[in-house]
Amino acid sequence: MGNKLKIGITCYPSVGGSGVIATELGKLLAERGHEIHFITSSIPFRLNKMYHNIYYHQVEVNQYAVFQYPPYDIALASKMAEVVKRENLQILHVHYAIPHAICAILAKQMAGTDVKIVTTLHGTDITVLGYDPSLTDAIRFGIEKSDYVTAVSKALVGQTNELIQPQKEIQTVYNFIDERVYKKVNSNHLREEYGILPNEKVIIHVSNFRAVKRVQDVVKAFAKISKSIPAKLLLVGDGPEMTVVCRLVNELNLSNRVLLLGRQDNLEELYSISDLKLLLSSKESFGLVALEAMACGVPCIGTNIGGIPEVIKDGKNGYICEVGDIEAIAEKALYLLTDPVLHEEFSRNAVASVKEDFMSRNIVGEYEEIYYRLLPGS
Ligand code: GMT
Repeated sequence: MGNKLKIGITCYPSVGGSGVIATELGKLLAERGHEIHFITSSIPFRLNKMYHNIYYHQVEVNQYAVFQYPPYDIALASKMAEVVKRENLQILHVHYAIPHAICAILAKQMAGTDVKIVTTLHGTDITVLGYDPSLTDAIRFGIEKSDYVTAVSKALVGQTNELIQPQKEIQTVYNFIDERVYKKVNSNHLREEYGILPNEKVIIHVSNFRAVKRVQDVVKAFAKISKSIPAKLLLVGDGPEMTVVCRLVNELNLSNRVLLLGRQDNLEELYSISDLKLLLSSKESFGLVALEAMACGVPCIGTNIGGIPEVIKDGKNGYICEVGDIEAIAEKALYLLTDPVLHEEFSRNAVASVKEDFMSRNIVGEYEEIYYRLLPGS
């Protein structure tokens, strides 16, 4: 490959799939020798070790009495322009069209350099349109004025083209996981510590408990499953739906079988004691959490929406069911959990799928290729 590049990365650094991908990408690019500059409102949460070639530039948003709203977008654009100029950045890779692509376009004008803008769509921009169609033109502008645009699944490319109709080709670049972290580990001690009996199957759900994640469906499906086999449900994460989910757990008399673990790191340890993952969202452009589970050998049941069927292969490493079809979800779960040979096969296939289609080395290589294509001579 060519010369080492100077790359700026902007994302929402808080917990969430897009922040995870942007941070992991920065770390892996740094390991390949590139100089990475995170330009974000707080330090990315997965940036948990020192890298000599990763820099962090904090966007400070001041709240002046004269402004009704704090000017985050302008502050971000100014910081981007400052870093682009001072550090001679060649690439600004932003995650989300709004506001980050728009900020990058403004920053490029302010800096007066030919920094190339790469925008990755994660789906939330498109979802937002369901609430606020007045943003369509802004999203289209962000996409069209970027030098290169990627989306995390074919489904998201299709959805963006349909809803936004940009005059710009969007390339699918799948998400990835760090396979050094996400793999089966020995964490069997957790079973005993959580009070999971040797004959119990473990079902896991991980999300930010937003309404689109339909965590209540997870609980309802588990209620049916646990009527037929001994099982425990691990609910990992926290968010707006937590109160109603807790209420449902109590109403269904499941409190001794559902473990509410809240937000957790080191998820590979929880996946390694799990037999099945449920991802029953009504919107999901990719479903990074399914990929993380699969890498640890956990088959998944997901819903037939967005990018989920591109990650979970029906009848191979898991099952795909319609949103809200609790009956079918429970039936497929029982089918898989009561057939050890099939379960073992799905578990092997899950690990193999991750290696085939979502290896970090290949995906980071795809992003690198895009950067070099935009910078001929580098
Ligand atoms: O799903 C969320 O609530 C978080 C959201 C985000 O912007 O971080 O996740 C989106 O990006 C992830 C990484 O590409 C995808 O795995 C998720 O499927 C996607 N979420 C939605 O499309 C709802």
